[in-house]
Amino acid sequence: MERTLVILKPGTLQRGLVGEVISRFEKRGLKLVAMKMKQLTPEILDVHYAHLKNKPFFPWLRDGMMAAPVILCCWEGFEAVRVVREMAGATNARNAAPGTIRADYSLSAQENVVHTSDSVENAAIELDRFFVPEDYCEYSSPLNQYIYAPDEK
Ligand code: IDP
Ligand code: MG
Repeated sequence: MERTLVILKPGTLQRGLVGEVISRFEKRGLKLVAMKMKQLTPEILDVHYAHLKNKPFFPWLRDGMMAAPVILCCWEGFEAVRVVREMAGATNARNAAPGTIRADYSLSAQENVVHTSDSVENAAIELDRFFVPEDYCEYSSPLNQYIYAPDEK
């Protein structure tokens, strides 16, 4: 099983879309194993978006991510990193494929509803950035037999 980080961005909270977006991952069959609400800081965003630090839009991105609290979620499933990233769609929501979360709820390259980890390696790094081991909940998923076949992994 893979685990991946999803951040529901400040606009998602302010626009009242938290439930709808979480519902999409639930309905797909992904398992929610950790979740919390947090006001992000410049320090954590400098690290989280280090790959964009030299971009002209970086100050706006950082301000946008601090405009209100975010919802941090860890979703678990087979190939969860790729599955969740594909559900989010292209970074620029105006280029996102219809049916993806970004296409269905946004129109911006910056204000694009969700962050999703882009690789298994980065998912592990990002989850460690926002969660401690005690944040993860262990519980059984009685419907798993209806979500996966016995030989799937
Ligand atoms: P991703 O969120 O699809 O992984 P990244 O390239 O990692 O895309 O960029 C992180 C975030 O930075 C995006 O989700 C978006 O909010 C913002 N961003 C990326 N490119 C642009 C841009 O060209 N203009 C404005 N904001 C951008
Ligand atoms: Mg990214």
